Amino acid sequence: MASGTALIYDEEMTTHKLLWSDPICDIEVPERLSSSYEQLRSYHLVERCVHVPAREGSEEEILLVHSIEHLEVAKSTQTMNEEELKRVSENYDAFFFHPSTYHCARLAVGATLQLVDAVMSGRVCNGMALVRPPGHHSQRNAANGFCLFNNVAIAAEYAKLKYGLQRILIVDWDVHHGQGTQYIFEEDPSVLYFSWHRYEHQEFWPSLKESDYDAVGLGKGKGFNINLPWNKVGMGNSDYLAAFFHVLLPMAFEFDPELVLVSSGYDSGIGDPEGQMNATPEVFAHLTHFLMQLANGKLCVILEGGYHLKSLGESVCMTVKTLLGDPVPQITGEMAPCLSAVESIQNVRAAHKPYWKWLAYEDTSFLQNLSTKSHLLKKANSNPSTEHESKITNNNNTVKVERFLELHMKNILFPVPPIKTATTGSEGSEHFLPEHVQLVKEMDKTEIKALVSGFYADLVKEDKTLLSLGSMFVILDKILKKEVCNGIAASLTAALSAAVALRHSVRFGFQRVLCVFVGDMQMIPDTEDGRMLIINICDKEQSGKASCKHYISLNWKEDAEGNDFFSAVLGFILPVAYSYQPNLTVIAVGPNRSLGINGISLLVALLQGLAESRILAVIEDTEKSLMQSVAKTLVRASTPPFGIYVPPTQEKVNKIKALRDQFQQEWKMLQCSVKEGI
Ligand code: X5A
Ligand code: ZN
Repeated sequence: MASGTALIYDEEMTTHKLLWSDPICDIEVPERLSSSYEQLRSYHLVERCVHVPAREGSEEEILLVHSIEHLEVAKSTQTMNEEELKRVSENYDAFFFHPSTYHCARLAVGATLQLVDAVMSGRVCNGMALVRPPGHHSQRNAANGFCLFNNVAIAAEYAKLKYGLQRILIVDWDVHHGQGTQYIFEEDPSVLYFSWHRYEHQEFWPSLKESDYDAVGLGKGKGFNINLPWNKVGMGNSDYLAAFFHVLLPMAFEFDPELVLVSSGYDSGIGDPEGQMNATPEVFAHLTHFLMQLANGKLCVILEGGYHLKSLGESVCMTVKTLLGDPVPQITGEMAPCLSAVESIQNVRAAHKPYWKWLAYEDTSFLQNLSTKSHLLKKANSNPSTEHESKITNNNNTVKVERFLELHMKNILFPVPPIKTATTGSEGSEHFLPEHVQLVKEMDKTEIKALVSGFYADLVKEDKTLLSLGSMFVILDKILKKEVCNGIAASLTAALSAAVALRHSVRFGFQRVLCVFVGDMQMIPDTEDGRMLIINICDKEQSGKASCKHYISLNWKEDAEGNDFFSAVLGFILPVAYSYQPNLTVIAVGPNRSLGINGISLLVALLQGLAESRILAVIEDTEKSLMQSVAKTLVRASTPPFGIYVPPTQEKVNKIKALRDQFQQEWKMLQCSVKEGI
């Protein structure tokens, strides 16, 4: 399993610049590259990456996507004077040539291909290329929207050809629609293209009909083009996360790519003059973390747009930090997608229903008249708490954004230590646990007794169960003191250990602790004060306790053929967990578990996006392969085996839907359809 993160940056690419006045193009400045790199340097991220040199892409490589005519025009601009350059530039929508543009564009292509080679050869696990000019608007025969050659599209063709790949996912989180990329792969089922973009009912550039949600691909490529148009500005963290939970990730897991390429524009981040969106830099850490779970971690991030230098730099840092495996920063603020976002999500899900198995049983019959209703929704703005207040336009707000970024980043980037994982060394575990797992000594009986007799006496009634708490206590203690980020404790009594762990961390001062319990939970702590949220995944309904806001029982028995738990994790567990925003996650595996190693690994991997990646795993079944898999996932040594994707049965889809209906008022990230009557 490859490790390490590549970083590609070449100062040469700052020589491409606008020579005349043009109010449309003047935001695409060389400093976008140099200041992002400076920012990476200042957070000491550069030295943690593997430096990979850029190279010029060859003509042959460019011709994988572009016409010979386009290549020749570009080549001919190298020797032109300013007047001639201006004239050629005017042939395109929003593009400028400089004498060095052709050279830079070839470097941008080559840098992208170098990244693909570094990842595909196993020299690194993932990486980022900082390139200019960007690529995703560029088409077979035309420059467009600051883009000359389509770096990411060329990379996809190159990877298919050189490495024989059959499934590549392109995630385009730039705020503009990568129409160039869409055109190139429209009929190609081997490339799944996802783009969200500012659309405003076709009013925003490039104002194309084919950027809407109903452009699903053509011919054999039907179903492999996913457009999620944002019809309002001001979309934020919750809207982006909802898009990942309810649209991109289920499709991506079902598609099962061999390589993931990101058209990584940060003009979808807060403060950007083009996007006018509100998503904060750390959301990009989450998006990156999710994508790292695909394709065995093979992830190439390639810069596209991003025009607010500070916001751009911080977001680039968040991305690289996450690629390096650092803890994922917590997202702050209320977690609820806005009505307009939910409407878009619902529309794209409906449009793709014929092509994806996981959507097969979704009830979308009520959607027919949605497009006619959408103008109502556009004006409705009925619920001020779920709808964005206003655009960031005036200067006052610009100052706010600057200040926000400054304060915010100080908090986010500095105090978080790199991931450290602890476990107690019982039962010869050092022989099968991965490297970097820190072995700690269990607490002894007197220490535990002292702790338990005061505050947990009501929970721990039998003396003989005391000892089984030793492992849990010492690891929880290290997590609470921030000595380690996460850890695994073997316990003979998972339910008791979890109950004590929950109460102990609340007593320590945590406001919200999430507990995902797999198996029969023999004791259920009192969750009334909201400081704990328990999700119990079990075979049958547990007697004695009905589901409520802070105790949710999810009956699920993993399919024997493969993993059908994806749909429950993405469609229910993660949205609830992100709505809750825990400070600590406890994942406990008790007796009679209804999930296999695959399902549990999936849970552990994805729950690491929460609580600054603080996770305590308590495992009753000390089956080696389970312990090993959880440990590997916690140290991020490898992407765990999630097993083969199996779509959920009708019955299971109904179960998730029922739970969603039951809880979406309380846990708003569950919302993915606009209910009748709004
Ligand atoms: C790469 C990128 C934006 C072009 C905007 C033209 N291009 N109005 O973000
Ligand atoms: Zn853009």
